[in-house]
Formats: sequence, C-alpha cells, structure tokens
Amino acid sequence: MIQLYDNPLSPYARKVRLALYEKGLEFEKHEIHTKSQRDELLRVNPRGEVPALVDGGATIYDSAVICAYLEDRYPQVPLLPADPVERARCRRLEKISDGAVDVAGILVFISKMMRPELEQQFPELPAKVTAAVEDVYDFLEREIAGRQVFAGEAFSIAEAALLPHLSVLVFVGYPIGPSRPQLTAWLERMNQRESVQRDMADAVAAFEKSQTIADPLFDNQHLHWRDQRIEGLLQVGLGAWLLDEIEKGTGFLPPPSLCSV
Ligand SMILES: N[C@@H](CCC(=O)N[C@@H](CS)C(=O)NCC(=O)O)C(=O)O
Repeated sequence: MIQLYDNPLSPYARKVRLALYEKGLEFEKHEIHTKSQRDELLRVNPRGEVPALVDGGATIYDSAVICAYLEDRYPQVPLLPADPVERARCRRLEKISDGAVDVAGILVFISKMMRPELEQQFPELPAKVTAAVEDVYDFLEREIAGRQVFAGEAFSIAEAALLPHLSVLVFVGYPIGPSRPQLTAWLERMNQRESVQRDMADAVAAFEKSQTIADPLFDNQHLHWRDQRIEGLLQVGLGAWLLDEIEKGTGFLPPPSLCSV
C-alpha cells in the first residue's frame, strides 16, 4: 500500500493528502511528529522534509513531484485538466502556491507566532506582511473570476495546493473579505468537499497532538529555511536576521548533501 510520510500541519503534506483523498487512493500515514524521527525522514527524503511517498519500490519526495507521480500512476479521477493550456495554468498556480502564497503564510507565521518580538526590531514588518497577504488574495480573486475552479472544470492540483495555505491564513486572522467575493465563494465551495473536511480533521488532530509532544518536528527554536522562503525574507529586509538565526542555531537549512537516499 502507498505510504505517506506526513505531518498534517505541513501545507505540502496536506496538498498530497488532498490529492490522495480526491483520487480515492488508500494509503498508510507514516506520521513524523518529532525531531527524533528526523533520521527516519532523511532516509526517504535527503532534504529532511515532509511529504515523502513510498509506493511499491519507489520513494518520491517533493509535493509537486509526488502529485505528478500520482497523476501518471493513478490517472483515474484526474487532478490535471485535459486541455494543455489549462494544464499549464494549473501547474503555474501550483508553483505560485508553493512559492509566493507559501511565503505570505510564512511571514505571518514568523511575525505573529514564532518571533512576535520582530515587530519591535522591524516596525515596518507588520505592514509588509499584511501587504504580502493582500497581494496573494487580490491575485487569486483575479484568477478565479468567472470560474468555478482555478483550472479546467473540476478540482485540480491547483486547489489541492492552495487550500491548505488559504485555510490557515483565514484561521489565523486574515479574512479574505467582502472585496473578494469570488475567492470567498470558491473557499466556501471547497470547504464542502469530503476530501477537504477529512484533511482539516487530520490537521486539527495533528495540532492537538503537537501541543502534547516534548520535541515536536516544527517548533520555534528550530526553524527550517529553504527556497523561496529565503527570497521572501530578503524581500522584507530580514536577510541579516536570517543569517543570525542560522548562526545561533535557531534556524537551519536543509542538508547540503543529496546522498542519503
Ligand atoms: N518543496 C517541498 C517543501 C516541503 C517542506 O517545506 N516541508 C516542510 C514543512 S512545511 C518540512 O518538512 N520542514 C522540515 C522541518 O521543519 O524540520 C515540497 O513541496 O514538498
């Protein structure tokens, strides 16, 4: 059976879970909740990140690669539109979701939850964070205008990628607001889907569990930095702060070696 190395608090693991639920594929969750499980994770992903997926003899990591694999291997209940232009649009929106949308979420997470003291050191930060979120919402309102879904005619990988980020942003106090009626209606439609409700229940249970764990995988003393998240920090003027965090060991980068799988 498919095994998913998962932490239901990760938007990337949630993207893959949504794809599996939508496709109706059975899978075993191999949940990574603690830092002591990091070695286990490194055995299936040399970057030490969730999600990773094991299917038969194949070990696959990176949510976009996993979703592309699921589409190729299990094409029934397609999550990519049939039309080439709509497929390209779907992939573009997935990429934007994994990039700019994730960055807006990370800025919120850092400034409001993980390092609230940053607001004293960088008084302009709250406005920059709000602007990043507003920019994402305005962009998505334009993209969903006149459509039921972001690409093609049915739930796609674009939805699976965007939903975890948007549901968290709304949950932590960034409402989409009445000026974006189409995006609001899309979220309401999506929240009625069984896959989305199952994923949300998983995320709530994982959040409750994380409160009881002594060495949770994600915690504010050890923040993982990578890819476009680093670009996002540089853009809001937190480059020197990031170097300092890495120097102090409260921030870290993925391992430089790809040799562990
Ligand atoms: N590009 C990767 C990103 C995955 C990723 O960033 N995962 C984070 C959680 S959201 C992680 O596992 N971080 C490891 C850590 O914080 O120790 C993907 O799409 O799967």
